[in-house]
Amino acid sequence: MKYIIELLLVIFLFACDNGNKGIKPNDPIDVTTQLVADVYWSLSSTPARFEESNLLNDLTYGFNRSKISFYNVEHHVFHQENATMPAHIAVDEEQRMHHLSREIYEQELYPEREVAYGQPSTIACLNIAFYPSERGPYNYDSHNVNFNGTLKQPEQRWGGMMQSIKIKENERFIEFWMMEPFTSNENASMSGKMCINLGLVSEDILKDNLASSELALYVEPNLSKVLSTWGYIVQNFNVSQFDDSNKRMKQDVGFDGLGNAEEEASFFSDFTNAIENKISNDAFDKLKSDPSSDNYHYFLGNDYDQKELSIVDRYKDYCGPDGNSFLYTTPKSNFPDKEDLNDDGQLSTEERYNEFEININAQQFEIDKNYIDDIVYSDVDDFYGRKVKFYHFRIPIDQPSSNVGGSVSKNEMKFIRLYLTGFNSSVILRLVDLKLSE
Ligand SMILES: [Ca+2]
Ligand SMILES: [Ca+2]
Ligand SMILES: [Ca+2]
Ligand SMILES: [Ca+2]
Repeated sequence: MKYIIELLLVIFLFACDNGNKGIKPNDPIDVTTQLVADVYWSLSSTPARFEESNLLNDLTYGFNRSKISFYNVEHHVFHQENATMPAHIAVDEEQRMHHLSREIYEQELYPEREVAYGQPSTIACLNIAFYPSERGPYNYDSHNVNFNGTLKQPEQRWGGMMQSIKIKENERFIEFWMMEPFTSNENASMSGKMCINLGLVSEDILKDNLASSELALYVEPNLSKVLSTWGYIVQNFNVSQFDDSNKRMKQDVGFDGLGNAEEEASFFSDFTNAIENKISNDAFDKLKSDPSSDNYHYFLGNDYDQKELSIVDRYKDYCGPDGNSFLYTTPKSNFPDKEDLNDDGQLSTEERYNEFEININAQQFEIDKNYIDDIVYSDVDDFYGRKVKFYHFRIPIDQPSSNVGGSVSKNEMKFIRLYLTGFNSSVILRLVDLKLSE
């Protein structure tokens, strides 16, 4: 029976991993699925570790945001023969076999499991790519920038994601496998942290005590737009789905309530003026076309083909909330972005949670350190015959490395936030079988 349930789950995860983005983010699906599927995660609020998290109605609140992307690789497109596979990837075996974007097989992690129907089954993987030197969404820092437009002091920056969860009474651990992130020479000395927050986490992604909702924009003309530090907001929790396609074009603009033209022309002109003479023309042109740095790009596109972008790089702008539901392009999701992750009609702003800190450096990746309790050696080669290890993490939810705001009961564990910080170069983490467990 257990095997059948697992098999069904694998089939479901496989569907999730391959383009079924029509699931409503609050359907009562087992949380095991939710934690692995990219559509359930949202850009996060600023964690308490960063001083600016206390600032209300202040753009400084976002000054340390770097670019982060969380995604399931669409293996139907990149790893199976099909018409949509970009031509340069079809002829690039090295790229298709790359550990950072290849398929992961169940037997790599669970060798004791039988291969069903003679076909090795793949297992869904949540990939988290963090680029600490690149400006993240809603970061209007015009001071600490390099001439090429990148951010100074990358190790002080952060990137985060969050979602609402429903923890069960008998669940006591967060568990997952992580592919070793130290595979190439250039990142052998990598160091940084991945932190998990479990408890009450603020839904106020752009902190102003107002709930931004893409849907509320332009739905009811009688509701007036509120001007916030961050853009425009129409507070109305009663609308749930995009309807009219013409309205959608104006609604699907991100948490700032502003399309690119408004971001540039009026709202953030102080920011663009302040930064214009500090960065190169190329960097400025790019920033001016999207001052909030919140634009979405699907993982396919002629522009990406021309640049022959790697699979990983094709997901770089996949988590931008501005334009991720357009009808006339290829959307990530049909569901609007809003600062109400659990759909309870309230903006939760309390920050009270357990924090679990994992050190991402080679010296700390050993059994009995860092919540690691198992290591497996995979047989799967990349193009050069190199193999990788997978580390199993088992984190007791009542044994945090630190606590913020006071103790949290299990029924207050309504949100999970995951963020990366302390890195001076980019990192890609591959998490498999991420779940809450007994
Ligand atoms: Ca807000
Ligand atoms: Ca926007
Ligand atoms: Ca934008
Ligand atoms: Ca959107």
